[in-house]
Amino acid sequence: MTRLVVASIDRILAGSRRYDEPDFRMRTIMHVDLDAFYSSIEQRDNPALRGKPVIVGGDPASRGVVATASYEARRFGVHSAMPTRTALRLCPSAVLVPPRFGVYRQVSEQLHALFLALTPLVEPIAFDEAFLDLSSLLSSPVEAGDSARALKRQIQEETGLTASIGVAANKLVAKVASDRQKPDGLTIVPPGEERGFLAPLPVRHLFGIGPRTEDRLRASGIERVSQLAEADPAWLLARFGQSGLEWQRLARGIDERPVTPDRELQQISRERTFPRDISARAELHAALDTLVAELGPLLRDAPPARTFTLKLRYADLATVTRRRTPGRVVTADVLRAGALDLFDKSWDGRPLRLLGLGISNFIPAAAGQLSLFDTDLASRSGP
Ligand code: TTP
Ligand code: MG
Repeated sequence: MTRLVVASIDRILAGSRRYDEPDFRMRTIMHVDLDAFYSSIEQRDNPALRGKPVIVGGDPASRGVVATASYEARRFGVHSAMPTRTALRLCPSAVLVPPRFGVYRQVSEQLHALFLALTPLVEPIAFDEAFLDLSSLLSSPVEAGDSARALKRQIQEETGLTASIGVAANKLVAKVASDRQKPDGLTIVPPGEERGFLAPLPVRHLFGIGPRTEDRLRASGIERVSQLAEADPAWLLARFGQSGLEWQRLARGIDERPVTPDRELQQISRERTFPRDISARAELHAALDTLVAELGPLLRDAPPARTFTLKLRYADLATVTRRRTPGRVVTADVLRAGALDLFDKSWDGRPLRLLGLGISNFIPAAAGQLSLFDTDLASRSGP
């Protein structure tokens, strides 16, 4: 008994964490992200495409955009959200393949099942991306090597695809780590090394720092995470308010956000910030379709939702949020049709910088009992 206690105190002292914090808990968070997801699936299913530049995206004639490109095509400068027309100009030898969302969704479900076999604490972020909280299985990220390699092997065997994995004591560092050695990478950041790991990165890698905040920080001479970490907190507070201090915590490698499995979510949403403002309706419809397709699998895992929300951000940063409660459960089909209709009624035609779509107002599992309660309460709460 005593030996165990001593061992765990040693472990705590060995890390650089503040073991006197009341909520101290060493976490082991894994971030999994498949490599060039859509185009890898296309190359898997059509051997003629292997080793070739492949672009998965919309038709250039109808202002389609690139969903993703194989690594062969990325070498030519092709990237997600670029107009397909531009992509084909950069890489004329590329094979353009229309997206097959149904197939991607199936693979996504296979991946999700593999994640859930490891832990119920899985937070899906996209078709090909999730956070897993392995804290109750592993006492430190440095012990995650075998699990991560086994998961990569299983993904390869079950889906024929490669994944990149990052493991760290929090979500921010795990996510950055999964990106560090793409493709087919595995990066483990030992506890205590978070701050140094993030230090050289541009500040936009931190959650909550978008292009606008990045510009504001740059105007104040802050470009790197290390500079944000070292800045005078009083100055940050005066200049950027409470957010400045939150960014600094992230910059110092501190991120306490929990991994939130679907069922506990209050709202599930996805959004895209476009690399350039978009004013073509067809392109915006295509972007909306991608968001619907990404929400689809999450929608099925989550409790039934009553409401969906559309978010539009214009080039001048004016943001409009429109909510609709269709009077029936928001299924993928309801969402697809409803989102397009709501978009057409809400958009004023000016260029958009961002498009977002979310579902909320979930019906709890015990809705039957709850509605009885509601009626009961209503009848008792008369004047
Ligand atoms: P990502 O994980 O961002 O990209 P990726 O898997 O293609 O490549 P990487 O190796 O860098 O992880 O997105 C996953 C899929 O989501 C991607 O294959 C296609 C789709 N997607 C879009 O449709 N539009 C977009 O703008 C982005 C970024 C992704
Ligand atoms: Mg990916």
